[in-house]
Amino acid sequence: MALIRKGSVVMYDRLIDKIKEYETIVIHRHIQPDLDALGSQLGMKALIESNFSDKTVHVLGENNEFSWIGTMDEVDDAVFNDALAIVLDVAGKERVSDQRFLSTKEKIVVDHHRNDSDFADIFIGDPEKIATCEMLVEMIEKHDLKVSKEAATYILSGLITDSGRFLYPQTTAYTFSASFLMRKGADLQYIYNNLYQVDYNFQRLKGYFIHNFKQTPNNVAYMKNSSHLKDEYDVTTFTVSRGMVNQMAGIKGIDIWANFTETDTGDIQCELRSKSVPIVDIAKKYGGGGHDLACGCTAQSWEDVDNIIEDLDAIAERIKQNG
Ligand SMILES: [Mn+2]
Repeated sequence: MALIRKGSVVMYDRLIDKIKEYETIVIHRHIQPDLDALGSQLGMKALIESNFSDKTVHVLGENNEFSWIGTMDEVDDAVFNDALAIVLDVAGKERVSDQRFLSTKEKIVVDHHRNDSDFADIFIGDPEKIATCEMLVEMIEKHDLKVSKEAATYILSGLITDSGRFLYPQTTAYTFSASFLMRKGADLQYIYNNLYQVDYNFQRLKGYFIHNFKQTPNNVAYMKNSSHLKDEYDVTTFTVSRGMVNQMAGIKGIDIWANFTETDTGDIQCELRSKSVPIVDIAKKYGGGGHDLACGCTAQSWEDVDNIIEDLDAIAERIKQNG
């Protein structure tokens, strides 16, 4: 595997060369896509179509509640055999949506997570970027690529969401240098109009979380959700898990918060968050990973969950002692 890390001047050259080399390109991203996954995927497709002629480009994976940004293609298995796969916003094989990417000729990963890849032929990684879409911004700049109105909207949507609407501390001047996307016609109103619409059931579930979360002795906020909760509120496990974790964010005196959600198969999805002190080592200890301040893992039992909560509480205790 060729590993291309941040700082390399040729960072996106290999990717551009490979795009030129192939006629058919399939673009994948992680399961349960967020807007950075979808925005970078659809953005990459739009960029290839505007800048490289005669390419057939397909976007693959499941559609979900973010499909207002764009929908996926349906293709035959045969398409993959001679194709180049570009995999975005994910580096681990298991989490790639539509596993047919495995039968492509070559696989390139572009990802801003702090993970290694178990399948990439070329791995372009930059954990300092706030979003995979921000890596696309750099690629556009370095290679002076043409950007359509559509590409600009896709890429901006990923920047907005992975930065928490430009709220998270990893937001930099570079993040705002993507303002050129507005000059390219990015439809900011379309993005925000869709982002700020919530489902009735989502809002009700939010209320449930706000009223019912618990705290450890050192003020780690947490929720333990049985698999029935999603049925009660008629939402997905993902909504209960990832969608609700930040209902415990932004509360004075709570620096760490976590959301534990039982799935239909009985394992427990753990979403761990911290205001400023890294907690990713806890996620890793239990077989997971992610970002320093936003990470997760899958637990096999509620006893494991209690151990995770204890570990988080120990960190919270240290934060308190250090003032
Ligand atoms: Mn991302």
